[in-house]
Amino acid sequence: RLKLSGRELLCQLKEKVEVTTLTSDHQPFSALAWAPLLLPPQQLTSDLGPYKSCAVVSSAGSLRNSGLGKEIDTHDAVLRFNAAPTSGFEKDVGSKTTVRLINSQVMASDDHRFLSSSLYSSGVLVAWDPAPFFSNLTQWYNHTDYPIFNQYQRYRRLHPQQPFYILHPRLEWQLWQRIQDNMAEPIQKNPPSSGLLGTILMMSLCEVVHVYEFLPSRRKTPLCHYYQRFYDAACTFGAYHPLLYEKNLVKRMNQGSDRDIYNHGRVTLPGFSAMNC
Ligand code: NCC
Repeated sequence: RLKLSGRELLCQLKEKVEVTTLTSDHQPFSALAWAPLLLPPQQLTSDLGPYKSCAVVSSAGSLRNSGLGKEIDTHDAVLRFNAAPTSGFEKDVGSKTTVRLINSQVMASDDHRFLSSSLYSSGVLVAWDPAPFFSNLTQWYNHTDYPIFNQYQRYRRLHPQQPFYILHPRLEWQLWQRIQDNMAEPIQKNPPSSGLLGTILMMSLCEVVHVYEFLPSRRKTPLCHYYQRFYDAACTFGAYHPLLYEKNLVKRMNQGSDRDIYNHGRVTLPGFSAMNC
C-alpha cells in the first residue's frame, strides 16, 4: 500500500469529500410540506464566509488551563461542538462562536434542553446524524439514529431567525472512506466524530484552519471535556467513532510544527480554496 504524503491526503479530501447541506431541492425533502418552509434555501458554503482564518475548538479536557482563549478569538470565525460552553471558560477557549456543530443525540436528549437552553442561541447551527452506511437520503430519513428532523422543525419554529443547517450525510461516509483507504487495518463502520466533520466544514469556508486540542498537547489528560468533571480516556482515543484514525490522518496533514501540537495543541490545515492540487 502506497502511503500518501500530507499534501496528497489534503488533495484527496478536496477532490473526494463534498460539504453539502440539505435544501428542499433534495429528495425526499422536495415532497415534504415542512421542508421548503424550514430548510435554508441555499448551501451553508454559499451563505457563510469565505474567511481568512478559522479556529476549530475541540471539547477536550486538555484545553483546561491552556490560556488559548485570546488566540482563538483572533480568528475570523470559530467553530465549537455540541454542548461546549464559552461562559466561564473564556480564558482557555475564547468567547466567539461563529458556528456550532451538534450531533443529533444532543438535539434529542432531555439533559441538553436543546430547544430552550441559551447555549445554542449564538452563531450558526449545523446538525448531523449518523446515517446508515452509504444510504440515500430517503433511507436515512426513515431510519435516523436520533429524531433529528422532529427536533430540527421544533427548533426552527421556536428560533426562526437563527440560521440552522443540516449536513448531507454523504459527507460522513466519504470522509470515512478517506480514513479507511489510508489505513492498513479495517476500521469500525461508524461515522467520524464531530471533530473531524467540523474541521472539514471549516476547510471549505476558510483559507487557513487552526484546530485546537484535537491532537492532544502536553496537557493531555483523561478529563473528557474542559467543561465537565468526567474522566474517560475513550473521549480522546475513541470507542464508537474511529477517533484514533481520524487523529492519525490529521497528524499527517498538519502543516504546522510538532512543537505547536506539543505546546498549544494546535494543528494548521490549509482551506480547500488555498490548495493547489
Ligand atoms: O465529546 P464531544 O463529541 O462533544 O466532543 C467534540 C469533539 O471534540 C473532540 N474531542 C473531545 C474530547 C476529547 N477528550 N478529545 C477530543 O478530541 C472529538 O473530535 C469530538 O468529536 C461527537 O463527536 O459529537 C461527540 O459527542 C459526544 C456527546 O454526544 C456530546 O458531547 C453531547 O453530550 C459523544 N459522547 C457520548 O456519546 C457519550 C462523543 O462520543 C462524541
